[in-house]
Amino acid sequence: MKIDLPLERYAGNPILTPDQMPFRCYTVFNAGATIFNGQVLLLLRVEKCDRETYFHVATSRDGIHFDVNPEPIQYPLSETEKRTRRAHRFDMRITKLEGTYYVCHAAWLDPWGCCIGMATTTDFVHFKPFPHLSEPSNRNAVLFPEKINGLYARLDRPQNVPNWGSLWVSYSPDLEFWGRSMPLNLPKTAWFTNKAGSGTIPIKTPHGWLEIYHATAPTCSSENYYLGAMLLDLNDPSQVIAAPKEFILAAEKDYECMGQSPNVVFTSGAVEMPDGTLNVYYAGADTRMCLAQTTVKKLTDWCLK
Ligand code: BMA
Repeated sequence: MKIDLPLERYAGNPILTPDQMPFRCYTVFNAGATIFNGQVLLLLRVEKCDRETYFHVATSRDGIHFDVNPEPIQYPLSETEKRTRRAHRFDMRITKLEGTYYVCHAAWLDPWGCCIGMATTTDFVHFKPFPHLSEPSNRNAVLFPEKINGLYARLDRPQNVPNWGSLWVSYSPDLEFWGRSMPLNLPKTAWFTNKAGSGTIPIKTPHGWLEIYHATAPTCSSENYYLGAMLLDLNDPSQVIAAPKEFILAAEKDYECMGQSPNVVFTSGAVEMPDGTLNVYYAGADTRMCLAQTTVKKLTDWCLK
């Protein structure tokens, strides 16, 4: 039976694999995505064979076929990170806000745990860190693309709780001091029994902020990751307007089930193409980059139905 899906995998998946990189590595995954200079730009998380993480830019005119820069980005340590024995950054999300590109990412600080880091860039070569990270333990930060009621806003996932937490919204007058934090009233589903975290940068629609997020549930052999869609109130994004009980993507294909972390689909970015297609970039099994497609209208209707 042909079923109309809210999100369809690109038939040529995966779109970027470790063996296609212009260097030796064993994973390429969890890329942030944006439009830069008229092209789709991915900020790839690459783990090389020293098992350190590097970030490489990939660009594409059609959003499907990418050229990968062989040189990693230049991103000096923040003042907070200079105090750690080892800083491990991962999962960049890119927001264009008031004409500036911001990245938010997880930063694991030995021995304190995971914090949120932020930086700005104008060229996607040089990144300027904000001096201070968040305090631990938090990750999966996405910055909204505009202020809400005069304040900057972000979704994040404080994780110092059993099952590692769920989405919160916080506000800031200056992108440095964050507060007025509220958990989202995201209902539990059978595929969200452990943790949930933000994925894409929220997209403004007449019906609310459209957000694609991940949630997890254990099976007998792994913690499976799922992608879901939800709409958040435009003025108070802690209010979930609609969050369907069905996921929009689960790990089913070999490229989602086999790899560094089996049975994981994870998104950190989506881009609306000139023809209206919403390209959702996601990683399969923490190992390779994949593409799934929909439109903002289709996904919004799916949430509201
Ligand atoms: C999360 C993050 C992601 C990763 C995911 C699945 O906690 O660490 O970077 O993709 O787990 O392993």
